[in-house]
Amino acid sequence: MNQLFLNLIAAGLQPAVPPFPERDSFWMPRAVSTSAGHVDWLYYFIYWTSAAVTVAVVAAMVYFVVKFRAKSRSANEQPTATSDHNTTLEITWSVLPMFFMVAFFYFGFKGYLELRTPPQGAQEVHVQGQKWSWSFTHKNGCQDNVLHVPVNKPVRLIISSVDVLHSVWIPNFRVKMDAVPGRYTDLWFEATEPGEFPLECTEYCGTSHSDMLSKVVVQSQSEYDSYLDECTKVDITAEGGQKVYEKKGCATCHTVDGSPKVGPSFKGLWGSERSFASGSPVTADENYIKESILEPQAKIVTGFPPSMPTYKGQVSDDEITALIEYLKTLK
Ligand code: HEC
Ligand SMILES: [Cu+2]
Repeated sequence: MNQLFLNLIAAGLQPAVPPFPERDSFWMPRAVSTSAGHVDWLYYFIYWTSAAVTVAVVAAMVYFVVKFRAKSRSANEQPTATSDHNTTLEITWSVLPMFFMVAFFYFGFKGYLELRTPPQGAQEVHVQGQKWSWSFTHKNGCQDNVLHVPVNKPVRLIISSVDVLHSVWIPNFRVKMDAVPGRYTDLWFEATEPGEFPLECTEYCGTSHSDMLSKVVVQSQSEYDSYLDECTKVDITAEGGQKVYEKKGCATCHTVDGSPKVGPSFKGLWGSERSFASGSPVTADENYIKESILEPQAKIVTGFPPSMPTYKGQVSDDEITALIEYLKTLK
């Protein structure tokens, strides 16, 4: 028993055990961060302990049910037991589980501290949740709805929300943190291999919660650096506008193929006459589109809810001009 316990402690103290499942397992996707190994190890430790205890308890129960069943109704009504207390037994079943409880706490708390303590000098990225998309802002001002990070570097996400509770979850990294309106929260990870991994909202936040999907793109440092350079440039062309449309998450609520989603489709919008819940109709021109992006509540298109968030301070004038050029091409 003692030796087993010491082995468990030794295993827990090792730095980053080899990421546990190297492939997607029945329970969890492949582990791709430095702390994922510890999380999985603890998970399986608790899981197998619980499984063993369940089997033992059920087996004992079945055995006693059979062994001590009443032979007849009259026998059942005549209590025959003489013993009602067994000190050895009681101490055994209190002390033995205590070792396991202490181990759960020890490894759990150790893992918790590790997950809550970003290493010094971690690269910081701001994350903003908004119904129903994510936006990631890097040091140089680059803003995107997909998270790019360098491989083998600690990254700290500083998380906030514009509207309601959201939650950042990156299953492959085994990290998760709520995005709370009005305050900052954070989490950190260090990705161990390049690739693309899902990032999703895991706090129910309204109609399109399940569309609040993004991904983490883990790249080499040089690829990441050139991504940062590219990312801040905006071409004032239809192609540039299409990129803005994708990056700023407009596609969560709008389409370009004519089918309505949360908001109207952009197909055929340019130059058409728009009618509103109140006020007189206008033709969709540059000013109307700019106003729709910066002050979406000013005119509410007939048949749609007033649920578009403002993009004031989040899209630049160049980006709006590029978007307008893009909308012009969607006949
Ligand atoms: C959360 C969902 C949502 C997001 C995200 C969103 N919109 Fe909207 N948008 C709407 C809704 C709903 C309407 C219709 C109601 C209204 O007029 O405000 C609308 C209306 C518009 C209109 C007027 C459309 C028309 O048919 O007259 C424009 C232009 C527009 N959005 C542009 C954008 C752009 C550009 C983005 C990305 C930067 C964006 N929207 C992001 C929900 C959204
Ligand atoms: Cu959400």
